[in-house]
Amino acid sequence: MARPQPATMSHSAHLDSFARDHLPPADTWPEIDLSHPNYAYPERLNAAVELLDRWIETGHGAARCLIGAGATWSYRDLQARVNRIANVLTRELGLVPGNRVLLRSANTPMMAACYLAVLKAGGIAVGTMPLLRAGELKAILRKAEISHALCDAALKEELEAARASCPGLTVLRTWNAEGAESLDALMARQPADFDAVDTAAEDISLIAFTSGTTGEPKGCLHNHRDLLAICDGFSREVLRPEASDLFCGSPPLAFTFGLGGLLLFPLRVGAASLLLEKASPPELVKAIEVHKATICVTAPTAYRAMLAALGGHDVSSLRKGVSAGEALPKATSDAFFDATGLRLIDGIGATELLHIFISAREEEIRPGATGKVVPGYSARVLDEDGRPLPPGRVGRLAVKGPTGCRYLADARQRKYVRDGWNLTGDAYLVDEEVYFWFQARADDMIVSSGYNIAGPEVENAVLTHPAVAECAVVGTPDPERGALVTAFVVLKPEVKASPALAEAIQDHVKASIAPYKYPREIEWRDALPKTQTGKLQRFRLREAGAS
Ligand code: 3UK
Repeated sequence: MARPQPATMSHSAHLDSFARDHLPPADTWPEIDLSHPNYAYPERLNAAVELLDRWIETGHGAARCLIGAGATWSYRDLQARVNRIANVLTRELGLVPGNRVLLRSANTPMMAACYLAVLKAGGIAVGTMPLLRAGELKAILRKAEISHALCDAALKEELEAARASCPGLTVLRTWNAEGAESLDALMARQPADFDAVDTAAEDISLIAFTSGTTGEPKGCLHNHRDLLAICDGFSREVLRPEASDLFCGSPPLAFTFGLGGLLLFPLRVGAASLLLEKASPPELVKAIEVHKATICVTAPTAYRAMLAALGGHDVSSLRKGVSAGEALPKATSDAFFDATGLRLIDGIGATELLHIFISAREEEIRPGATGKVVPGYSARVLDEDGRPLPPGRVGRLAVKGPTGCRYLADARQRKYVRDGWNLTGDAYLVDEEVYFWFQARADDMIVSSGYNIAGPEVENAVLTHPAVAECAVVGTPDPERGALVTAFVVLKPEVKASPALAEAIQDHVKASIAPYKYPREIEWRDALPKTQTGKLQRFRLREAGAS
């Protein structure tokens, strides 16, 4: 199949060609497969027009769109904000199509409006997680050569500190701020209409930095078409939301899990989204009850914690829950089902592929499996030499489809993409019925006394013990076995740790999976280290276990 080439100068709307110039070499691209009818898009496409303006044109402008920060905006309200911001960017702040705009805020309607305004003005949005510090922001500012930044005033300090050594960032405006130069004041002086820049479908729309644990952050380039492809892939085919839905959840809009699940998916179907600045599991439970949210989007550990916070709260409005970021243990899926009657939709996504590419509709879910490929994607399990393995064998997951990995100027492109396939770094097996079963991150497989042990399988067994709230299983160095299967366990609040309990948990595991996999070491913890995207930081536990 021919690989589409990067948008050429002649049809790109970008006057600033930075993103195009820093796309990976064409021979290192993944194959982009648009053959499924859902992904037949025109050559010219501005995602903000399709997601927002379309609804006002078709008479849906008065419908509820975004709720958050004490306000409710209709589609028309959001469009007016987006247009004012786009006018500020292009008329007052000198934005040229193709310039990169850093966005920094908790999840709020204003953050969503800034994203869409950058897209509409032909800029490239670079969202940043609220918890990032100056050093991390500096790396992003430099790598993406960012010229403009829009920031919630509450979060400006770290950005200002980063800016001191990033002269390329010439324009920084804050909202929720006083003064004639605040974004609020600038918006008030601009009209509420704006003609969208006529971008090519393949013009870059955003750079998503991965939440990687080591090394320089990797910037994933995604175009306007990609933003729609995830809506017309996982969301339309698996999640199947309706205009009457109210989405809610925790992932930051700067994380593509949150951007898709809390902004793009609801807008694609004319639904509404509740954007919460604080979305801890108990806050999420309360928000679902108060706002009668119908779709929840969060990480598996958060669903488990929500169970503990359910007491007395009515979450019966919920009709769907999406779990991603890490494998959803069967134990958590079953416990959530028992408590709510909802079968959570697990799905594996990646920043490199923008969103979820393997998942299953509720009626097809096999708890414990991730699911089947999302229509339009293909996936296989490969051996060490890159040859496809038969069903039942554990190997490396390879995937391709309408979206794929294009790192911004990064030699690691050649590692993630081989022969047109994206290699996610996950160990998987596929069964006879073409369900994909997650085993571990390839570097999280534990090799103990010559056995390959997948930490998550042991975690799932530990999690079914009634005393356990959270658990992470890693291999810690051991002179005899190579690695020792070690479980870091957070107990439920009313339970006390004891050697007898450790032994009971070990026996419980031996009774539920092959005994050689049981955790020989159990360490009690009050909490487990997690990334801002809700992933367990197993490498930290390995380090802790090694010392
Ligand atoms: C792991 C999963 C098992 C897996 C993401 C949904 O997580 C997202 O993107 P990241 O770039 O990380 C990608 C890696 O995370 N993973 C994610 N989901 C699952 N492992 N089961 C799952 N359901 O190792 C993958 O390679 O942070 C998730 C949507 C958008 C995203 N960016």
